[in-house]
Amino acid sequence: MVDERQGRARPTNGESWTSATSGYCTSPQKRVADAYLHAAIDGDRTEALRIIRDDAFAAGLSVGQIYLGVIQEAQYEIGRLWEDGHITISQEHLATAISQLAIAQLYAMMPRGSAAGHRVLITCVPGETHDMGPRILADFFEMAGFEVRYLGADVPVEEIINAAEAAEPDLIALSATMSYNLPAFRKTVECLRTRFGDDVLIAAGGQAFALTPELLDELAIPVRANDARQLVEQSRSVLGLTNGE
Ligand code: B12
Repeated sequence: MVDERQGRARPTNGESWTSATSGYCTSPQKRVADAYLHAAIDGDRTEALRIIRDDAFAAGLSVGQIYLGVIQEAQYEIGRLWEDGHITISQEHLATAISQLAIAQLYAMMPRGSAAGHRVLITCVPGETHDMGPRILADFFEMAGFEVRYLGADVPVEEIINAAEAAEPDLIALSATMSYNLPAFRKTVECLRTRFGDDVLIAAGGQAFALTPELLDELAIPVRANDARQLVEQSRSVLGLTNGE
């Protein structure tokens, strides 16, 4: 059955999640995303990666569309299916591990823009273990020709400072998914400004801010975005990069 509010298929009356979603998707991107979601939750790595490597490109999808419209969408749906009790944590783990492989496969295939001569440091805030978001940011920046330093999950604030000292980035991107990691986000911003001055360029984002956007105003965070594509566009304009640079 299709749940009109969310525009998504939802299992009802003992229907399994697979039968509920099959046949629902319309656009080529949704058909690929649905097929990928099925294979990922079934734990079928070979099939899931074949869908990304073959079907997604055959459907005319760009690398950016595959990252956001297939893999990110699948991860969001996995969260909803887990939250609604339709899949187990082990199925979430199976699928997420496959999505990490799919991203690695896309990384090897992605186009790279001309060097923008700018460097970005990307990291999760301390305590944050959701790292697929910032990892996709890193790939989008590299596609746009930026030099990327990606630290990953749950990085202590001192190590974020050390990495920034070593890399001298033009932009530091901080990612938080869980609201209970927002105090660590605030501390990280304060420590970065104490060490590098108030004009250190900080970007912030992740699902934690969907619930608390006012924190970005309170801390006067200059660069914000909802996804990787928006962040690269924002960063380019804040860094004064024009098309072709
Ligand atoms: C995979 C996953 C996990 C994995 C993470 C593995 C990994 N290496 O990443 C594990 C198993 C570790 C995990 C643990 C938990 N999880 Co979890 N998880 C997920 C899941 C299913 C997918 C996450 C993902 O990959 N998303 C896809 C990425 C690409 O999207 P994204 O993070 O939003 O990133 C994009 C944007 O937000 C933005 N963005 C992100 N960072 C930044 C930074 C900047 C600067 C900018 C500009 C933009 C930006 O751009 C990104 C790319 O486009 C989500 C569901 C969901 N809705 O995301 C639940 C979810 C986030 N998890 C949830 C929960 C509750 C937990 C646990 C507390 C469960 C538990 N009881 O233990 C723990 C907490 C662990 C911790 N301390 O952090 C809930 C959070 C609900 C809430 N907000 O409170 C969710 C929403 C599931 C649900 N529907 O309930 N989880």
